[in-house]
Amino acid sequence: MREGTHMREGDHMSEATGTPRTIAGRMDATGLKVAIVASRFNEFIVDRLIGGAMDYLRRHGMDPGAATVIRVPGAFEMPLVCQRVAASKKYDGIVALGAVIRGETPHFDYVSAEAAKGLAHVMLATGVPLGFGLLTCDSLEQAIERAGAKAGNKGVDAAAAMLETLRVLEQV
Ligand code: INI
Repeated sequence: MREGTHMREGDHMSEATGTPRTIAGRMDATGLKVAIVASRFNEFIVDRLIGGAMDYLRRHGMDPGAATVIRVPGAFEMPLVCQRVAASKKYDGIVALGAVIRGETPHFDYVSAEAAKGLAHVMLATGVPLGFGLLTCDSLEQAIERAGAKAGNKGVDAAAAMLETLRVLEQV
């Protein structure tokens, strides 16, 4: 607990040690069923995000056969399909993967904003943990950097975030 903060009734503290009870996600994907909802738009980039997410989940215990990859046309369609997937109750979690790359027109802003808002809404409305792996980049180069090159792989990050959130939700 930070200095200057005070305990209130209902706060969880271990009486024996005076240290806070901590809830943290166990990073174990054993036995999970995961849907990866991925856009076909900018497929070259998105395929690398799928590879990163699958590799992460497999290394953390998931049977690769327990994952389903669902392709959608573009980022704009991702919220609807994720909503249907979440409502089906067939999956423990969803990893949403796509790439929106800025062009000459404001199209980028509409697609990326609606996709991000829609995906957040799906997670809150359904309670199914969703890893947000939608790249929003100014250039193809930036997208490549985030799809397995020098800035890491956003598919890995999205899978890890979904797994951690799922394991936290089991405990709260
Ligand atoms: N969809 C993307 O996933 N990424 C993009 O960069 C993109 N751009 O730039 O246009 C994009 N557009 C398609 C959009 O998501 C819809 O599929 C389309 O408008 C049909 O509804």
